Amino acid sequence: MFYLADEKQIKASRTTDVYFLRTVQILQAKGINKRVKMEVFLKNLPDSYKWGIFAGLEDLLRLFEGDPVDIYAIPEGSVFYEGEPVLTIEGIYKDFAPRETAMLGFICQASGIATKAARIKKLAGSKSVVHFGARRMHPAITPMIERSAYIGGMDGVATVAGAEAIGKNPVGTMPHALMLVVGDTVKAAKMFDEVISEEVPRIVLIDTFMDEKFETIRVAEELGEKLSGVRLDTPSSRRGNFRKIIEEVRWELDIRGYRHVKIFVSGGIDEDSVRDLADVVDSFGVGTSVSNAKTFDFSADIVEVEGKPLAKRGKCSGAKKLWVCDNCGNRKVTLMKEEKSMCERCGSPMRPLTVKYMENGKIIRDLPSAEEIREYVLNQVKDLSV
Ligand code: PCP
Repeated sequence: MFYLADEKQIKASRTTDVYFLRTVQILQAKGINKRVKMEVFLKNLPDSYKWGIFAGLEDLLRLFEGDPVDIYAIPEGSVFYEGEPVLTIEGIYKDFAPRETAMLGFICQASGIATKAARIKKLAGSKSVVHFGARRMHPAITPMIERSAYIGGMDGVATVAGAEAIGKNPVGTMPHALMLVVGDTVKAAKMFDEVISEEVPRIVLIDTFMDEKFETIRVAEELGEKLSGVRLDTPSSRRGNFRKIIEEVRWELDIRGYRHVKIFVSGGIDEDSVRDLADVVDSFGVGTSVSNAKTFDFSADIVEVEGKPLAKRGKCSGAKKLWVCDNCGNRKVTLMKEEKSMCERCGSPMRPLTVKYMENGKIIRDLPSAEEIREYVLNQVKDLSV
């Protein structure tokens, strides 16, 4: 019905670039069954990013489930830097060649989104950030986008399917459509309060018809204690000085005793606006800047053929492993075969971040929940700068 590839078609390599299928055809015809190691790494992070968040590993592993391959990777949610190996696949090349397109697609987009989300969350600090970007992207990938946004550090997601993917409840306020169809902000707020379950916070959209300050006062006087927050999605043509509008709303709420009412802003929010407004708002709804985050151009290259180091020009040969020092934070790349490594900076034993995830098509590790990955991300990025 729609122009999309379903899970079966992806598993059957219908979304692969045809040159991989032709390569397999040639290797089969000529009886070439060479065992290779293929490595995934990112040469350049986008913009001025200094670090990235590796995401999409779970989907990637599901893609290879049942294939005669072994996979080594850094855990999903790991911080990585330019040039570090994040994943290695070992097997007979013709057995997994057609997987390359889909495999990269899973991690390139998810890592771009998770990294952007981590940057936004870092800039927001203790203020919450909710993902509103599903509407900008193809609906078939909503769960992937929202999971990536969440594991990168966002506090919540807005769609039902996205929330299901992370095992949480969806987060939402009110659309302008409700205000317009009801015809008045306060009337719509009252109807929301009457009809919608008590567990859902009453966050009222106050930019539809009139001035944000006066609409806020009207809504606060009507709902009182029950009002959790007001959302300002002020159109750009009316924004002028958005910070001043927010400060004014805060002031008017406070002097009337509505200090408990939170201020939620949305509409075109990106890193700069989060940086500028984090001290005057409580929550951000962030859409396009996260869901449309720059994709990462991970590449997959053969680095060993039949156990011998061999790689194309511009790429270092030999399968590699990434190590971290838990004592001083130092990082190092060695050949995969190294079993231990000492930190040159502080002398402590280093820990391999690269670990085996798949043996002959079977996932051999428990995969963490989205919540666990998010915690892992937040913990790693807390001392990093954006
Ligand atoms: C919000 C706002 C933004 C949407 C969400 C996503 O929509 O208008 O445009 O944010 P983004 O600008 O960061 O992509 P609502 O106000 O809920 O939408 P509507 O106007 O349809 O009610």
